[in-house]
Formats: sequence, C-alpha cells, structure tokens
Amino acid sequence: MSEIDEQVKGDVFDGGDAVGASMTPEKGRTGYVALLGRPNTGKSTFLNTVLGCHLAAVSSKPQTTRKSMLGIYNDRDSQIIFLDAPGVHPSKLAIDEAMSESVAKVLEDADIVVCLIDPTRTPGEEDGLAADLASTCGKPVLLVLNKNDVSTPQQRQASLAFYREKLPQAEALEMTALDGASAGRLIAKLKSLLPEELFLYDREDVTTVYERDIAAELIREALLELLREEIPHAIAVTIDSWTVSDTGIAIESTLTLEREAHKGIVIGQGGKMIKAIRHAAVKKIAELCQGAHIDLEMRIRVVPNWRKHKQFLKNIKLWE
Ligand SMILES: Nc1nc2c(ncn2[C@@H]2O[C@H](COP(=O)(O)OP(=O)(O)OP(=O)(O)O)[C@@H](O)[C@H]2O)c(=O)[nH]1
Ligand SMILES: [Mg+2]
Repeated sequence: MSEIDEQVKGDVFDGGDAVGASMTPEKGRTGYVALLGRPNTGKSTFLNTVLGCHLAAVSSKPQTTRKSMLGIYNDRDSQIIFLDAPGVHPSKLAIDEAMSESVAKVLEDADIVVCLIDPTRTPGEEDGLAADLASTCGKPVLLVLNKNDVSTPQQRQASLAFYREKLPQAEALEMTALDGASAGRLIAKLKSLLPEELFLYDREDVTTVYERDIAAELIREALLELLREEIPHAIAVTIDSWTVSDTGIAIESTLTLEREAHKGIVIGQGGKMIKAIRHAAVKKIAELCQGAHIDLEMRIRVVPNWRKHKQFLKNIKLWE
C-alpha cells in the first residue's frame, strides 16, 4: 500500500478528490472563518463542538494548538470552513515564530475572523496582540466572549471594553463553546454574514487533516493532561508509521523530549507514567477511528532544545 493510500484510508477525510472536484456540487452560505485569540480561549473547543467530533486537541494549559487545523461544518444550507489557529502569544523560541506564521496564514485565508475572548482572565499582553492582529488584518471581525458559563457580566464588560479600544466597530456576541446550542448561535450569525457560493468540499468531509496527524494531536492532549507544568510543552509528537490491518491499526510514534532529565518524568516510576499516557492516547485514538483496535508504540528520544531549531521544526512539519 502506498503512503498516499494509507493516508486516505481514514474515514475522517476522503482525500480522493482534489478540492473543488466534488462529485455533487452544491450551493449555500459558505466561506473561511478564522478562529483567532490568545491561548486557552476555547478556539479548539468550539471547533470540536460544532463538528460534533473530537478532532482538535483541547486542554486547560495554554498553547495547546501548535499548527492550524481546518474543520468543515456542514448543514442543510451551509458549509463553513473553520481555521483553528494556535493561540496568539509573544515569540521567544523558533516554535513561537512557527505558530505566529500559522496564525498569519489563517488570517490571510479567512473571509471572516472570529476573535475569541476569555473574560475570566484579566486582559493582558496576549489579548493586546490578538486585538492588534484582528484590527489590522483587513477582514470583518466578530468579537466572541466565550466561557459565558463561568464569567461574570463585569468580566465580560471589562474584556469587551479592552478589545473595543482597537475594534470599536466590531459586533460582539457571548457564547459557551462547550454548549452546542450556544455555539449554534455563532453558526447562525456566521451564516447570515457569509455569501452564497458553490461548496468547496464534499458534504461528508469534516477536515483535510489525515487521521494520523489528528492522532499525534490526541497523544499531545494526553501528555498535556497527565504531565505537569512545562514538560508537555517541551515534547513533540510524530507518527512514524500507521498500518491498517484486519485486526486494527498499528501506530509507531516518537516523543521527542528537550532534555535527558525529562525522560524519567515521562516514563515514571516503573513505567507508570508512560503506561498511563499510552492508555489515555489509545482511548482517544480508538474513538477517532470508530472503535478500531489501536496498537500504539511510543519511542522516546532527546533532541536538545528542539523548540529553538527551525530545521528540526521543518522536519517534523511544525514549520511549513
Ligand atoms: N467553562 C468553560 N470552559 C471552556 C469553554 N470553552 C473552552 N473551555 C475550556 O478552556 C480550556 C481551553 O480550551 P481550548 O479549546 O484548548 O482553547 P484554545 O483557545 O484552543 O487554546 P490554544 O490551542 O492554547 O490556543 C479547556 O480547558 C476547555 O475545556 C467554555 O465555554 N466554558
Ligand atoms: Mg487550540
């Protein structure tokens, strides 16, 4: 089986047809919508809620999304192509620059920008950066105050006032991304703003990302859930092989750590931690792959300070 055959075998994206070559061209409200915001505002949560499946990694830690992900929302009369961007934050390392480039690309591709705000945190430097990008990208911007379930009216007012300084004309909405009905109101708003055009993707497509790349994200999600502080941020996950057979899917992956000292933490006493990580990751990947049996191998290697090396980031496709 060729590499390409292996990649398209997944149910998530039938990459058989080129974009625009759909066999059943249909028309409706459609366009590209960027999800912009500082880290941890709920961009990926919103994407998962509206797609009705767990494609994007979500965690309570900032900088969960490292690379933009495309998610396609389809309903009877619309197809909204969401671009989930990494959270906007200041650049310190090469990986931050790669993430900033990813955000810039998403804004370039967007017809409408949804700027997600987390009012539970007092606006700070990252909010300033997000507001700057939104106000200078030249695209229509919707300000969306997320986490309505846990924020106070005063917090929402303060956050809105902060963003309105740079985006005085932008329309604002409140939302709870964890709640389908609430997220649905943003969908309705977007539908009212998008033009009527031919759809670019098949109605069944949910994303253009291959299952193996989503699986790498889900392993990262398990790392973020189980490891403390900076450790998960200093790990890169790559999928080395993905073999589908009658008995299930065999996956070989590599966790690249930044320091030898992190090995012991990731493996844990008697291998307890790595077992827990594998268990959590297998559960998430099996769910993604419609309950298939998952045989997951995880190798560990150390590449000192890999987040500072542009060439390494290119090799693992974190820098396009
Ligand atoms: N209470 C509440 N929590 C939310 C809501 N939306 C997201 N969260 C939580 O906020 C945290 C961050 O969510 P993510 O979706 O990973 O945020 P993100 O904006 O994609 O973050 P980055 O990828 O780091 O930029 C997670 O713990 C979510 O469960 C919401 O509407 N209400
Ligand atoms: Mg995210």
